[in-house]
Amino acid sequence: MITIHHLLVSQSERVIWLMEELQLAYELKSYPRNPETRLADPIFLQLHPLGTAPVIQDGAITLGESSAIFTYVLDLYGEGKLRIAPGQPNYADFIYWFHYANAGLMPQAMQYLFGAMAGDDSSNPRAAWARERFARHLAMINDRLANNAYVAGEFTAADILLHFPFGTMSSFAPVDISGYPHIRAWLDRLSARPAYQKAMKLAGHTQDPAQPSKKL
Ligand SMILES: N[C@@H](CCC(=O)N[C@@H](CS)C(=O)NCC(=O)O)C(=O)O
Repeated sequence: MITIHHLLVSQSERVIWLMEELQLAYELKSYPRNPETRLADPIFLQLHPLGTAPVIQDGAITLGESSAIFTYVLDLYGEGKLRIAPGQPNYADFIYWFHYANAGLMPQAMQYLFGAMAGDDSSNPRAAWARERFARHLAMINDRLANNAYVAGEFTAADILLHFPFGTMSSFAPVDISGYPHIRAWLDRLSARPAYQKAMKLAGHTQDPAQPSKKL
């Protein structure tokens, strides 16, 4: 059985959500962040050289990196669910959005977040650059969702991977999506999913992190 090592208030909640959507059995081990630095519990350095979450264990396998974990779970246990197979019409969309979530959006969201957390103001050209680039990403996602309920057409693991910057990550630096109504509607669709609601509770949230009233 898979063990999920979950860091509270972190993207490892996505792995819990994935397992709940697939209705797979798993063991959940949750650890707090350091209250001052907000860095990961030292247990993660024993699990993985980078000391970050998520990490899963499955028998003799120990695996980090969210999208690698997703691929592992979908390949070995997913039975074809939450993905679009080669040859299907939206296959290219699925692999694009699946990989874009962590390889494209997350680095840009982190640039935005670090700038905002450092208190960058609009006179700082690097902060302005980070905001503008991030806005391009938000516009692309919003445009995609204007005519698609989910980024790959139907609900897939790509939606789960893509969600984090709009939910829990915005507790570190708010992401204003008021100008992106299709992202808002997509978040509301995801919030309505029972597996999401259960996963967020298990992940330690007392409120939905993707709803405007959240207080983390
Ligand atoms: N690309 C990695 C990022 C891992 C990562 O940075 N995780 C954060 C949680 S959101 C973390 O562990 N932060 C605490 C720390 O760096 O000490 C993944 O997707 O798994």
